Amino acid sequence: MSNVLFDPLFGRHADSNAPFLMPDGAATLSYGTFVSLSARLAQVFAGLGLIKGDRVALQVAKSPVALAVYAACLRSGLVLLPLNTAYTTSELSYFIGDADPGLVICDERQATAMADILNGAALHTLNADGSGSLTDAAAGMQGTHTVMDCAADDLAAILYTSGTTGRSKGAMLTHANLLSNAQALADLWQFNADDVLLHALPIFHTHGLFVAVNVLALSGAAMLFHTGFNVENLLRDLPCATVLMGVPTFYTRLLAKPGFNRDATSHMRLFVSGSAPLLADTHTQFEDRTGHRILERYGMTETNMNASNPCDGERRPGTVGFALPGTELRITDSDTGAELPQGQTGMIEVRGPNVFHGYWRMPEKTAAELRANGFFITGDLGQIDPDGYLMIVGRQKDLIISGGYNIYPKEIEVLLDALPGVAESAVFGVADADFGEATIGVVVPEPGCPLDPAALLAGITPHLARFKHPRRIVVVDDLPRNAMGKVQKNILRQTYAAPGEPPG
Ligand code: MLC
Ligand code: AMP
Repeated sequence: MSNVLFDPLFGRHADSNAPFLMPDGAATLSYGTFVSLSARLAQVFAGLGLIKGDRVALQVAKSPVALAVYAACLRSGLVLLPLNTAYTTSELSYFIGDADPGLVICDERQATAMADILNGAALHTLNADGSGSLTDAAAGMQGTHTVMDCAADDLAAILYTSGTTGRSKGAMLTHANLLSNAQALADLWQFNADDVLLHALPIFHTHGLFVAVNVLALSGAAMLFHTGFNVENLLRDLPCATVLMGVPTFYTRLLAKPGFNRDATSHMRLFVSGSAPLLADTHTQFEDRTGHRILERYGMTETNMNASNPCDGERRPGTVGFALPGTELRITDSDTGAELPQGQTGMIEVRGPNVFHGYWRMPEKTAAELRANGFFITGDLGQIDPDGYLMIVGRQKDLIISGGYNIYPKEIEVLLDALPGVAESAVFGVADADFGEATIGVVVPEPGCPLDPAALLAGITPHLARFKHPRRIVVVDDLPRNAMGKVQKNILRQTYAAPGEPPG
């Protein structure tokens, strides 16, 4: 009897008094307390009739109980579907309809709206302070919960990543995908039980949930668990931490604080950055200010982490380091799929135990991106330097990454195009000092239809999470196109690069 992921992450700590979660302003939870909470939640799930393979959708604020829902799903063989708290009802309606969960867990304030889109699922509430019907039900549970047998290929989670052609795709991640990646990272980044991770990322994405939590739990280490990123709180707690994991925005915001210096970071062992490109300039400034070289790594929802700069050895700015042990990287010609000689720029492809098992109920999309030989076509363009360091030089997929969140232009263009008087639109990202990229939309009116940017924005925002809202909409006469008629977003990015100066 064994459970591939739960046992090494949490099960083996069931009787441990060692600290696991140190929430901001609340009591510390030991590993043992956390595991026992997960058992009571698992009993609630079993009482609802949920069986192995059923999905549990979770759209709640970050809290210890929310994290325990993840552990409860693992021990029950249930599949967690974590959802960004910023999603609107119309976005949620798609995810719930597609993933077909047996249970949806949301904040009490969302319960009425959620009730309309449940698609037959049961509903429990869980609020930011840990209260709610789920906690009440778990408190009433007695006795023990037997951990479900789960094999390597059993699903642990489905994470939605938006599609470049419209519909979001649910990436199916197995127990072995997550365990192999956590093992590789814990080893490479030299985690041990004395580490304390300052956790300020959301727990509905790969970075904050799998990279941070799985690596920590596997190492038996502790987390200072912040409900979100707040630079003052981060600076306050940094002296108690040894490791920070963040998106580049964390590091640029820290550098904007004069008090962030060698003294404030002298005890730190490691700063990790990922989810978006870290500018070489940020890396250098960080080293000048603190003496630490940020360790940049590269990953994706579909693959977990693929490459990392070394812990020992040169961390090279502007690169994401080497393939993780057990993972293969290759660069191919994006038209023919042929492998390119070392040094040439092309599509980054990844193969290894970290690579997902396909998109939920989308065999055609899976076949289009996952080759029969196991290589996953990332959509990122890269080049491997003579010393073996991978550089990400661009993206073939039409994607904006803002503060580490992915925004798919197509999703916004479809909404803009559907508005009255709009002939066509193009959405793209321009450089932004805080978020890395900011979203801009340009819209062409139908003949004789004057358009008001504010009204256009008001027409689309109810359907989109706040982080996806274009920061500017500009009405133009036409879109730049190449000889094939394709919209040239590179030209639009150049034209609108300067903030606050809308041509057109
Ligand atoms: C918040 N806002 C954003 C935004 N985050 N807008 C665009 N992009 C974002 N990332 C909005 C807010 O709703 C707010 O709207 C306004 O911008 C200013 O908010 P803020 O208070 O400055 O933002 P904050 O809450 O501090 O959040 C910024 C952040 C957060 C960077 C801390 O976005 C974040 O935690 N990002 C991490 C995302 C992440 O975990 N990615 C990993 C994906 S996994 P208003 O209404 O006030 O104007 C992956 C694989 C891998 O990519 O390799 O890891
Ligand atoms: P997601 O779909 O949210 O998992 O985002 C994955 C994408 O984030 C990758 O395909 C890359 O484009 C990008 N990404 C992740 N880490 C890095 C990094 N260190 N540098 C550049 N891009 C990155």
